[in-house]
Amino acid sequence: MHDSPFLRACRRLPVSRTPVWFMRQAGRSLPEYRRVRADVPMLEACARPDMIVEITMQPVRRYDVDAAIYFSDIVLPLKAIGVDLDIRSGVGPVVAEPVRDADAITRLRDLEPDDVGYVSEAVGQLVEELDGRPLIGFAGGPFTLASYLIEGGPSKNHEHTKALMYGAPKLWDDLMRRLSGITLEFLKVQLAAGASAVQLFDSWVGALSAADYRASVLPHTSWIFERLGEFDAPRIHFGVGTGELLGLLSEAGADVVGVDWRVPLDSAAQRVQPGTALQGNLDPAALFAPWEVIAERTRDILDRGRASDGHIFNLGHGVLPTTDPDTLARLTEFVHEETRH
Ligand code: 1CP
Repeated sequence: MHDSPFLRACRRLPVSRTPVWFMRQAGRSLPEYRRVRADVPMLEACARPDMIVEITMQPVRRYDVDAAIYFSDIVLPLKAIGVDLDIRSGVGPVVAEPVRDADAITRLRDLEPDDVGYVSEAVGQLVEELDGRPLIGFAGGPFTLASYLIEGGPSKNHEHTKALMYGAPKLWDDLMRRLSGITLEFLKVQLAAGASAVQLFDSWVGALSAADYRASVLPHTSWIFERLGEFDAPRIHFGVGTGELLGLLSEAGADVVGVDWRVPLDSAAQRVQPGTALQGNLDPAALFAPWEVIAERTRDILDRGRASDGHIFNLGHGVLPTTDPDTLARLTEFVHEETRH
């Protein structure tokens, strides 16, 4: 396992080929996913080990990816502590009563491992079935979770979230501490059950200026990453539109920083702390262009990735639902062939 190209690249060791996986590699782009999910609501699927194992394995059967990612959603731990929320098809997470005052924040209790026993069970089964291929555990970062809770659902401008953060810093701090505790516990459950690495998705944190990120989010993310240090597992950190924040994302304690498609990897390498590996960063929409374009852009990313200390090939954000799975299969082969030595 420690010899896997994915874990070696995370640790900035030489690799036999550049490792590849895709954010959202499981899910709506796969017909076999749509089939198994047809009669099962999303959050029910995330609480059933049989569904979790099947859906996590689906992309591994199709593509020669170098890692699997645990099938769940970032809002699952919030559901597990009793927040009334649902994941609506075509929309995303929707929270029945948005969290906007001290009372609502106080009601967010800690996550206990027993709340998510099915996670330990599913991770254990997956580690066995993956037979040496690493499993990535994940959780949502505190800003992104706060945004869903405060806005009540997906948001373009995060206005209620920022109003709380800018206008009620003590409440914000309390909320971030609670969410960081929940996130840490959720990641620890996955690592304790055998996950080899974790990715913290603070997907929407690119909505913040560097100064606001440093003051209001970074201390909490650092707290999470520091406490994960007891596990010998690489910590990946990713957010969308974070070009201006890449240095701070690595300063928070990530071993690997995920880069979206807006910043070339050689520029990203100069923005992160020395000794940070990079993950990314083909535009997911580029997969709809002719193959020659995909190949050319991929070669460029692999070239620029050589400027970093360890490169894991990925998209710059999740696989789009209408992506042709055969394109991802071909892309995986292509990256492996181009980088094999
Ligand atoms: O009905 C369905 O099929 C639901 C669609 C779906 C799926 C398949 C959602 C709703 N979540 C997921 C699974 C999921 N979510 C995975 C596992 C799949 C894989 O990677 O192989 C992961 C890693 C996530 C993480 C997640 N959920 C993030 C972070 C990653 C990212 O894309 O930035 C975020 C922001 C969410 C919230 C969420 N859940 C679902 C949707 C549609 C959204 C985004 C809503 C929005 O735009 O705000």
